[in-house]
Amino acid sequence: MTVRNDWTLAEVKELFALPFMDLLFRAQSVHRCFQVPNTVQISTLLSIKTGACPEDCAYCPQSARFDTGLEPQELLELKEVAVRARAAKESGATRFCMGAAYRSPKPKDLRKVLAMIREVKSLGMETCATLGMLTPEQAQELKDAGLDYYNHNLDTSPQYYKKIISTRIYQDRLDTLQAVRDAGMNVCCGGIVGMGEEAQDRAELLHILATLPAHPESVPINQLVRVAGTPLERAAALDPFDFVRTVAVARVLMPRCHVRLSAGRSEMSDELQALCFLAGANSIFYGEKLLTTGNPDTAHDQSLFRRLKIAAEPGAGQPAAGAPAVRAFAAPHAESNAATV
Ligand code: SAM
Ligand code: DTB
Ligand code: SF4
Repeated sequence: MTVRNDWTLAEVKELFALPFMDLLFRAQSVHRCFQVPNTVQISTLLSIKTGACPEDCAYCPQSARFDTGLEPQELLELKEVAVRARAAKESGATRFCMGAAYRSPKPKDLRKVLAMIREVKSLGMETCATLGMLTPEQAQELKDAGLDYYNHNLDTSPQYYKKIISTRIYQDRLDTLQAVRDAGMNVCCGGIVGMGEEAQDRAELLHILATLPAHPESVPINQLVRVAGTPLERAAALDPFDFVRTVAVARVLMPRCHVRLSAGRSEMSDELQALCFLAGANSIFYGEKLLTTGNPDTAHDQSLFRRLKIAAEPGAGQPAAGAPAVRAFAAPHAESNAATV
């Protein structure tokens, strides 16, 4: 098994067309060759600037164009971000992802975000940010401040993208991804399924990701959270097996990446999530909130991971010499919710 960047779209479609069990077997085989089985990378999200976004992404509760009842919030203070990051670390997260409802960051705001990144980094956590489009200079500033990952999703196929967002083009997204790469940061890039797209669109999205010169290190697969007031509020529910297939194909195409089971877990049964882990997902957003919408509570996630005997993966630079490579989730009667050694 090798890592390839020359997948053809026909090959990607063939993977999607495999019998479900064959696809899962293939994905789990790739997973065991390239990843540590039975472990999950834990990221916690914080919305550092909420709502009032000028963009018109049809799925997003934070666009100023849709009446979703969301209370906009200015950029948080550094102190508040530090408190939230410390709490995330204590509850077992190794990566802290800061999200802002920007089309692209303004210089004054970027300076404040750079300070947040330095602060989170000083806590010994991996840092991630998602702030919209970046210039190469902004990407370099973020890298210099200690940003490990930049999240910027392609969301769907180029064709379907035009039906979802009119305020920017696909190439804008690709340009930002290139700036992130050129600055030497890890790329976190994935998409959303369940927006009414065709199977062809999911295949095209994964094909584009898998034929980038270097695969993203992190690939979030989001299931659309249908938020009242957004144009996609009544999008038809996706067949859950098609969600699992998308995870599995991502795993086969990009063996070394972390595939993140991202938004939408609150609507998934434990059994469906277990199927996603079998299909090669090995990262989650952990904590009761995503950016503005709900996520499973941490006690439930800990219980799920204990039941599946899945352990938390250490962050970069961890564990210290002599410490175990993975951390089991706390026993039910442990005093805190923290993942324990
Ligand atoms: N404004 C920046 C941008 O769009 O790049 C960063 C924040 S934006 C909320 C980050 C990502 O969240 C989007 O690219 C999209 O993939 C995901 N997202 C937003 N709303 C979602 C929803 N309702 N369901 C699933 N994913 C969603
Ligand atoms: C990603 O792919 N999913 C996260 C994160 N990257 C920034 C965001 C999900 C947002 C879901 C809707 C909300 O909570 O506002
Ligand atoms: Fe704004 Fe990002 Fe939401 Fe689009 S996805 S409306 S850019 S916050």
